[in-house]
Amino acid sequence: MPTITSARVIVTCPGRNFITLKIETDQGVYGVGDATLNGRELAVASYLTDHVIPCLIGRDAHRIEDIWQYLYKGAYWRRGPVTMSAIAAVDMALWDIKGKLAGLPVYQLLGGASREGCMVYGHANGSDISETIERAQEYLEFGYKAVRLQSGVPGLKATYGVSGERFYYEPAKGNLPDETCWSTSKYLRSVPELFQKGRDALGWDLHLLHDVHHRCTPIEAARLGKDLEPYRLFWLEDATPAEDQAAFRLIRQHTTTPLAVGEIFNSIWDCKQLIEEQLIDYIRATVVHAGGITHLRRIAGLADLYQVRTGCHGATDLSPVSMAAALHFGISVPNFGIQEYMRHTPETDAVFPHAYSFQDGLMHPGDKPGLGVDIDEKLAAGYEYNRAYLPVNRLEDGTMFNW
Ligand code: GCO
Ligand code: MG
Repeated sequence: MPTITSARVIVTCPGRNFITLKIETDQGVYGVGDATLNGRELAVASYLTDHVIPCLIGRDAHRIEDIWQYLYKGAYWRRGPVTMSAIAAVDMALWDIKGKLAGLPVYQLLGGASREGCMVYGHANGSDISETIERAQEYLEFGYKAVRLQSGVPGLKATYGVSGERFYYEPAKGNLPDETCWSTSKYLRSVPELFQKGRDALGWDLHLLHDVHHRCTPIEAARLGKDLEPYRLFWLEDATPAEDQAAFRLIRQHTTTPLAVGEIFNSIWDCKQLIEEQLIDYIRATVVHAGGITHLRRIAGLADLYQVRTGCHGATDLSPVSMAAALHFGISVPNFGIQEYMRHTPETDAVFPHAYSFQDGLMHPGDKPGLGVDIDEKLAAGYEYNRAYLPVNRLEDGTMFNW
C-alpha cells in the first residue's frame, strides 16, 4: 500500500493567490490538490496544516473514499467552504496519486471518456455593449463554441464581470475590499439590449451565457429570464441568491430560460432541492469548493437522475490543479453540460505546468498519469502571498447588497 509520509501546503501568488496541497507517499509518488478559496485563502491553509495534515500521515493513499468520509464525518462540524475546500484538496491529491501509481490519467479511473472533450465557455466583457461584442468576436475566432456576455451598465461606474483585462478577469484586489455601487433597475434595463445586439452580431450558432451574480430578487429574475427568452441563452447564472433553494420555484414557473446555480455551493445538500424539483438546468458546484472529485461525482449522480447537467465554475481563482481535475471529471461524467474556462495568466501557467489543452472550443485533460498538472515549487517560492479581497457592493442609497 502507498503510505502517506508527508503533506504540506504551498502558498504562492503568481499574479493572484493560490493554495496548493502536496501529499507525498513512500512509493516515490506525490499528488497535488487545489485549496484556493478566493479572499479567504489562509483559513483553508490553516485548516489543512493545523488540523488535517496530522491525520493523514501513515494512511493508505489508495483509500480515497475512506479518507474523504474520515475528514467529513470525523470533523463533527460538517460542510462549509473552508472545510470542503480542504477536503477537496486532499481528495484531488489522492486521485492524482492513484492515477500516477496506476499509470493512467484520472479520467480513465472514473470510467473513461464519455466524449471527445469538454465544451468550455470564455468571458467576453466590455465597458459597453459594442466592446463586449468585439471581445466575443475574438473568442469566436479562437474557436470557442460558447461565450459569456457581461457589459457595463449605463449609469453605474463598475459592475460585476467587467474589467480592463482581456482574458484574466480578476475581481480580488486591494488591501481592503473595493466598494462598488449597484442599481438593479438600471441593470435590468440594459441586459436585453446586450443580447439582442449580441445575437445580431454573433449569430445563432454560438452559445451565449450570462451571470447575474446573485443580484436579483426571484420576481426580478423571473422578469429577466422572460425578457431574455427570444435570445435563447445557454443559461442564466445565479439569478438570485440560492441559500433559499425554494426561491427558484418562482423563477422557474415564469421562464423557459435555462438556469444555472451553484458556484458557491459546497455540498450536495446545497443543491438537493434544486435538483430534485428540477428547478435548475445546470449545477455549477466545482471540484475545489465542493469536496473534490469524490463529492462532485455524487452531486453529478443525483443531478443525472433529474436531467440536470454539470457546468462547473472555472474562474481564474480556481488554480490549474482544479482546472485539470474538473476536466477529468467533465470528460468522464455522463451528464456533462459545459465547463467555464477563464484563461490563467502566463505566470500562473508557468507555476502550474499542465497537460490539459484547448482545441476548437473543447478542452481535454491530456493523457499523463494522474491529474497531469504539477507545481513548480522553485518558481512558486518567488511569489509571496498578497492579501486580496473580493469587492463589496452597496445600493445607490448606501445599503449593503450582494456582490
Ligand atoms: C464566475 C464567478 C466568478 C466569481 C469569482 C469569485 O461565474 O466565474 O461568478 O467570477 O465571482 O470566482 O471568486
Ligand atoms: Mg458566476
